[in-house]
Parts: sequence; C-alpha cells; structure tokens
Amino acid sequence: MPTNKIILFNPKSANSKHRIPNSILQVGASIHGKYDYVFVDGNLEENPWQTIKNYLNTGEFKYFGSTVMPGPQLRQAIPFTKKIKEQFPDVTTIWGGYFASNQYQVSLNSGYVDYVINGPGDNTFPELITAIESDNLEKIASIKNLIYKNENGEIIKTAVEALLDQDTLPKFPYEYLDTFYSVRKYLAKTFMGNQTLSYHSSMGCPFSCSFCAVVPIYNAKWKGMSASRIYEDVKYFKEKYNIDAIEFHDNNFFTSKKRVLEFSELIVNDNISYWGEGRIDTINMYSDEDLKLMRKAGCKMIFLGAETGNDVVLKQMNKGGTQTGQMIKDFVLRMKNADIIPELSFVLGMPAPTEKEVYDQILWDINFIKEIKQINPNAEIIIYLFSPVPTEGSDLYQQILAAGFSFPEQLEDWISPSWENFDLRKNPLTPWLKPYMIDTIKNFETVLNGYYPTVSDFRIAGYKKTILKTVSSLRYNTGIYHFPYEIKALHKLWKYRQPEIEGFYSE
Ligand code: B12
Ligand code: SF4
Repeated sequence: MPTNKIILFNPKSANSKHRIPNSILQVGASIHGKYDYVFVDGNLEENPWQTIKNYLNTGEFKYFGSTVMPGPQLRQAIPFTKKIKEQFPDVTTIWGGYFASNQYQVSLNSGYVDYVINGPGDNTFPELITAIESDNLEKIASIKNLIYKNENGEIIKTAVEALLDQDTLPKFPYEYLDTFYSVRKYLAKTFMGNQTLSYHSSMGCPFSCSFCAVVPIYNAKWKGMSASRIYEDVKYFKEKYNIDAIEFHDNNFFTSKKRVLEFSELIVNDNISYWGEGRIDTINMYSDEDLKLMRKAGCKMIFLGAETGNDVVLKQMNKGGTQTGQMIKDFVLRMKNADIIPELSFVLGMPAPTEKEVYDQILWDINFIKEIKQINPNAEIIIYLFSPVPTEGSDLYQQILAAGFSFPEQLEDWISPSWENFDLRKNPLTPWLKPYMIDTIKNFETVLNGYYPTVSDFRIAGYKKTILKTVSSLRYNTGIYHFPYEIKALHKLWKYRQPEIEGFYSE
C-alpha cells in the first residue's frame, strides 16, 4: 500500500454552481501517472474537512496541496491546513495560487504551510515531491518557483522559471476528475449558454499595471497555448458534453490577435459563445473586420480593465500601453457597433496627496461611468475599490506603505471579515479612503446595478428588470445615491448576483 499519496484541494470559492477547478486540474496533470493523488473540491463537498480527514486517517497520504486565491477560499485553506499540521504533523503542506504566491511571507510564517509554489507549478510540484521522496533535500534549493524556510528559519525564494511552452503541457485529467465529481455538473447554464465550460489558455500577462496581483508573479511575461491546442479541448468538450459556451479565465486572453482570430476561425461553425478578459488598447488595434469575425464566432462579451477615465490616474496605475479616457469612450462605441458587450472594470479609491483629491477623483469617475453608459447602455460596469498588492519596488506600493497601509502579520487575520472584504475589493482598509467615500461608491454601485442590472444574471429580466429600472431611475438621473435601501431590498429579494464576486450567475 503506497504511503506517499497526495491530496489536491480546491477550497470553496462560491456559494452555488461551481467552475471546474482548473488550478488543481493543472497540478494534477503534472503528476498524473507519476504519483497517486486525489481531488477534493470544497465547492462540492458538504463537509470537505471530514473528507480530507478520512483520507489522512488511512495513513496513505503524505502530501496536502491546496490552491489558494484571496477571499473566501481562505476560510477553508487556513483552518484546514492548520488542523492538518496539528493532527497529522508528518504530512507536508504545499500551497499554490495567487494568494500563496503574493502573500508567501505570512503563509510560511504561520508555521503550518511548508512550501509555497511561486507561480506555475507544472515542473515545480513534481520536482518537489520527487526530491522529498528520494530524500534528496539538497535538490530543493535548485527547484525553480519555490518558496520555503530553510533549517535556520530564513525564507528562501528560488529562481523564477521561464514560462513553459503551453502546448507541451500535459492535458488535464478530466476523466480522472470525473471519478470524484461529475464533470458535467461543472458545466453551468449562464447567460452565454446552457453548458458553459471554464477554460484557461495562457499564463501571465505582458503588462505591469501597478495595482495588479498578476505582476509580482509573472513580471510582464505571457505565454499562451496555440489556437489549435485550445480547439482540441473545445472539441473534446463539444463531443463529449455538448458545450455551447466558454468562459476564458486567462488574465489577458486577447494578448495575441493572431491566436484569437485563428481560434475564432476554428470555432466559427460550432455554435459556441465565448467570453474572455482583455485590454482596451490591445483590442482597439483589432480591425472592425476582426471584431466582426470574433462576434460571428461567438464572442459575446469581453471583460476589460478600464480602471479610470482619468489619464493622470492611468499613469499612476502604470497601466502601460496606450489607453486613455477618450480611447475608452471610442472603444465602447466600436463595441456597440460590433455587437460585443464590453464589461468594463473600474478601480476607484486610488491614493492621492489630499483627502479632497481622493474624493474628487471618485466623483469624477462616477460621472465618467455615466458618460460611458450614455454612449453604450449595454456596457457592463464592474466597480472595484483599490486593494493594494505587494509589488515590491513599485512606486505605487511605496506610496501606499508611506500612507500607513500594511498587510496582516498573522495568517488567520486574513479571514477576519474586514480583510475578507479587502480581498473582495469591496472595503480595502486603506487609510486614505474614508468611510463616506466608500459609502458614495457603494451607493452609486447599487443604484447603477438597479438602473442597469447585469445581463449575466439572466434571472433579472422582464418585469423584474422594469421594476428595478423604474425604482432606480430617479436616483440615477438626479445623482442622489445615499441610502438606496429600496433597490437593495429588490436585489436581496431576487438574489441579484454580482459577477465580480462569485462569477456569472449560473444554474
Ligand atoms: C476562476 C477564478 C475565480 C472563480 C473561482 C474558481 C474556482 N476555483 O472555483 C471565482 C469567479 C469564484 C473567483 C472569485 C474571485 N477571485 Co478569482 N480568479 C479566477 C481566475 C480567473 C482563474 C483561476 C484559474 O483557474 N486559473 C487557472 C490555473 C491553471 O492557474 P493558477 O491558479 O495560476 O494555477 C497555477 C499556479 O498558480 C500553480 N498553483 C495554483 N494552485 C496550486 C496549488 C498547488 C498545490 C500547487 C502545487 C500549485 C498551484 O500551479 C498552477 C499550474 O501551473 C483567476 C485569474 C487567473 N487567470 O488565474 C482569478 C484570480 C485568482 N481571482 C482573483 C480575485 C481577487 C478573486 C476574488 C477574491 C475577488 C474578485 N472580486 O475577483 C473573488 C472571490 C474569490 C472567492 N469567492 O473565493 C485574483 C487574485 C488577485 C490577488 N490579489 O491575488 C485573480 C488573479 C484575478 C485577477 N487578475 O485579479 N475567481
Ligand atoms: S493588463 Fe490586466 S492582467 Fe495585465 S497587468 Fe494590467 S491589470 Fe493585470
């Protein structure tokens, strides 16, 4: 009986209809056929701790690997990993994912996370397991993308590996996942289709926006699978599960125009809708013909980081590229003509020299958003509050530290309600953002979501939409946003789902 099995855990990330757990699938692919492992998906387990404990009680498991993104996933990742170290001290605990990579210090200082995978784990994870299994611990220092504490308690960050050719990576073990959780159940009904697949086709991003958590890990590097490699998987899902929609979870799916157009050509006759994330200045370089092809191929909506309409603040955010406020306006018009919905995310509450400047900028952006809505009423708006990320060496991060901001020093603090809200970019605990400013932003967001409910929550249609719009119209048109309780009550009644928190509404 082997005693070196591995648990790969995806902590619960949303309350309903869940996305296929790509992070642990990719890690599973890296050890498939080499080591025995099991998947535990916190989203689909009624009592995931009991499941993990049952596995560990068999005595066959020696490794616990968890993916960890900020926010609600920490609610299971932190206490479970802690309990494993207390109750099964011989088990090696390994964290990966965006929280682990960005907050590696607090993770390792907890004393119950043994190793952090810094960015991609495709080579790092199997190499780490092999080094431990073969008792070749000196090897560990030479494994790339790894962070751990040495015997003196010092944190060691090993070299960063160049991004791998994504086409050479092993295929995901979907069929093996299916033996634990029905893959079909992960294919959700969304506003795009009845069977929506979540897919991730590239690593990193070629830009270095100073507010973005991708930057400290990928350092402006990007590598994508080829269009034909993506299409192989799409065909597999089409044939086996009859999918009719895809959510691309890449940080920047539209980085390579050539790849997007090739992919669009490939799926043009498959009757599949798709959604992905991109940059305005990148896609603005696509021609009208390109946009037409994409739309024909099923591109229904694109998520775009608009961030702000103010060119000075765009510079402060180190947005790179060529985006300007005027370009955002021109672009949403182009998208209207192309019949693709632009889903624009704004980051409000950036630091500024004075309190007045911080607030004026918020009010300015609120007006800008309303202008955008006038140009293209179908444009979807996502509002985030600026939550700092630890980009060591960036000017913005220095500015933030100087303004008195610091991250929690105890891992458990991250699951306190205020830090969880910080993760959700809803209440960032940044000293320059005063409660009245947060109220203004949140109240405006409520009124906006009342006047223009997201199309992604397809339950809010017909009379519900009309009622919400009518109730919100006076506030939206006069700018009187405070205490919008009547709109909140309707949102609560109809369980309105904001896509930025749990993903698109799905059933
Ligand atoms: C899908 C997704 C979600 C889904 C959850 C999916 C699920 N697991 O059920 C939903 C929509 C619920 C979601 C929500 C949120 N998300 Co989210 N999400 C993503 C997204 C788009 C894809 C994740 C993914 O599957 N990646 C594909 C895999 C293959 O890549 P990967 O995770 O990086 O895995 C590799 C390595 O990191 C490493 N690795 C990862 N885990 C592990 C584990 C082990 C053991 C090992 C060895 C290695 C390893 O190896 C893998 C293979 O190389 C990412 C962006 C992205 N492109 O990754 C954002 C992202 C992770 N989310 C983010 C955020 C902030 C959130 C939210 C907290 C806030 C928000 N408003 O967006 C919410 C709330 C989270 C919650 N409810 O728990 C941020 C994190 C930023 C940060 N500050 O660190 C990201 C990076 C988006 C962004 N650019 O801002 N999210
Ligand atoms: S373009 Fe998007 S994903 Fe890339 S660094 Fe900027 S915000 Fe992050």
